This record gives sequence, structure tokens and C-alpha cells, in this order.
Amino acid sequence: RVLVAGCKGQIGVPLVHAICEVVGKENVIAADISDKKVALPCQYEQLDVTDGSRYDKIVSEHKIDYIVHLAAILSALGERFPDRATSVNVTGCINALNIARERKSRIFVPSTIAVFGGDHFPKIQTPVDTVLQPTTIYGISKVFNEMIGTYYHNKFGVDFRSIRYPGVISSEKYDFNGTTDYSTEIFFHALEKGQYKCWLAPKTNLPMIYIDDCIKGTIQFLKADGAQLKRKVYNMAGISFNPEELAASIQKMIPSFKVEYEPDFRQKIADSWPKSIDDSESKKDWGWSYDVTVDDLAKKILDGIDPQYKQGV
Ligand code: NAD
Ligand code: VAH
Repeated sequence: RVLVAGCKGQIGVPLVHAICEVVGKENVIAADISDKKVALPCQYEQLDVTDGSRYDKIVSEHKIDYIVHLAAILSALGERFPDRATSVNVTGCINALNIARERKSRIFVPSTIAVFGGDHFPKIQTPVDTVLQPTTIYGISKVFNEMIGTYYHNKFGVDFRSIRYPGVISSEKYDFNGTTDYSTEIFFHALEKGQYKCWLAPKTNLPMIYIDDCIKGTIQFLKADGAQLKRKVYNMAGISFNPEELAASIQKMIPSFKVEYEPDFRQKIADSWPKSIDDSESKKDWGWSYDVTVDDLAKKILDGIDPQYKQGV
């Protein structure tokens, strides 16, 4: 049975649906701290992941043998509330790992390309093993997650695994707490207002992936035989592009769309991250592959957006 902790976010909602399809909804428990009303196909529990005893109670009562620990405070929100980011991202992860160790459950904790940072790593085709000197509290906490998860595997035999996701783009509105989230917000502004003020500069290249592909890859990785995996943490490259290129693809479909650029504190965060990623280890070890163009991606996103947002176009 699978527990998805942090189930109401951008990745949680579609991942819960996908896991239910694989193992059956009676075998999935979704949990989150948020009161937000979200339609979920399975049983739901209220959970603050920093509350270790409540977390453990849910895992033991539901006989969970796979914890999918998504709960986190993302980069932009984390810079506004660093103490909260440390508490949720570090304490929450330690709680999850201790429970996995105690209850002998497998555990997946996603990581991020935000574990890279600063100037001492290759920003183009960033390899999986390189200097990790992130400058955000989000990146710092995720390096900690990767390292302590690997430690729990080596020391206690916990089946810990992690993927460093690139920025994830959706066709849904959610709380835009990440630096890469301009790439989803831009579509809703294009449809509803015909214009967008982007918080990143036009040539800011970042690695990105469409949510459906991210979920597909995650399911593939969750199911992968542990013996196949030569490492605990893998890169996921997605496709690299910048706001100007994405805007140009949107303009092919909505020609009247206008974009302005007004970089804010998120520019510094984006500038500290890789421009593109090398995920050859993922391809080799667990069969990951991804090949799209920015135009394909923009079309997929727009096609996936609810028609209620498309009335003015
Ligand atoms: P999100 O911000 O959309 O959702 C996070 C969820 O965690 C929310 O539903 C929130 O209510 C919940 N949460 C926050 N604090 C909690 C707490 N104390 N207890 C329980 N739940 C809590 O984030 P997301 O985009 O869905 O990200 C999910 C995971 O994927 C995170 O670990 C994130 O680091 C990772 N990731 C996301 C991206 C991306 O672009 N979305 C990229 C790389 C990695
Ligand atoms: C963020 N989308 O911007 C997240 C992500 C790749 C970065 O982890 O914070």
C-alpha cells in the first residue's frame, strides 16, 4: 500500500491518480497539511509531515509499504520563509526516513535540479555527480534529503530512491511557489489577459518537463527493480528553453499574446541553476527517455487547459 504525503500540490494530485491506476485506489492513501478542497480518488488523511508520531500512525494503521514523500516548500516560497522550509523539508524528510526504517517500507523523496548552485559546476549538461553548492534553502534542504536518504540506505538498508526533477509545467492552476512556475502561469495569463509580465529575463534557460511525462517517468522509476538501480539519486533532464522561446511558441497559437520581462528575486535563483542536464545514467539504468520540442510542449500544455479559460481566445 502506498502513502503519498504532500498530495495536494502540482505533482501530488496527478501522481495520486496515476498510482491509483497502477495499484488500485483501495491501496493508496493521500495525505497533506492543506485544507484546500481537491478531488482525490482515494482515502485522505490530514498530515503535517513535521509531526512524526502522526506520520507514523498513518503508515502503521494503513500498513503502508511504499512512502512517496512529496511534501516540501519550493524555492521561491522557501526564500520568503526559510525557517518553514527547513522544518518541512528537513524534519519532514527525517521523519519519513525514520518511519521507513522502522516499518521496513520503501521510500521515494523527489529531489530537484535546485541541488546545483553557485559557480563551481558545469551549467550545461550538468552531470549527476558534480559539486553541490546550492544557494537557496530549498536546494540546501534537498541536498540534505539526498544525502541522508543515501545514508539510511547504506547504514540501515532502507530502499530510498530519488529523482532530481527539472521544473515541472502543468495545464492546471496551482500555487506558483517555484522559480520555474512562470512556465505554467504564462499560459493562464496568455488566455485570460492576453499579456504576461515574466519574473525571469528572456534568455534564462532552464530544464523543464511536462507534468504527464514527469508522472510517467516517476511511475517507471517507482516500479524499477532496486537491483537495476546503480545509485540512489538520478538526474532527469527534460527539455531546456527560456521564457522568450516559450513565449514565441505560445504566440504561434495565440498571435496577439504580449510578454514583458521584469526579473525579480527569482532571477538570481534561476541564474544559480543548470541550464541543461545530463540524465544519461537514468537512460542507462531505468530506461528513461524524453524527446520533445518547445512547440510540442506548448501545444500539449494549451490543449490540456480547461476550456473555461479559453473563452476570450
Ligand atoms: P507543491 O508546492 O505544488 O505541493 C507541495 C504540497 O506539499 C502541497 O500540497 C502542500 O500543502 C504540501 N505540504 C507543505 N507542507 C506540508 C507539511 N508540513 N505537511 C504535509 N504536506 C505539506 O509542490 P510540487 O510541485 O507538487 O512538488 C512536490 C515535490 O516535487 C517536492 O518535494 C518538490 O521539491 C519536488 N519537485 C518539484 C518540482 C516542480 O517543478 N514542481 C521540481 C523539482 C522537484
Ligand atoms: C522550483 N519548480 O522552482 C521548483 C523546482 C526545478 C526547480 O524544484 O522551486
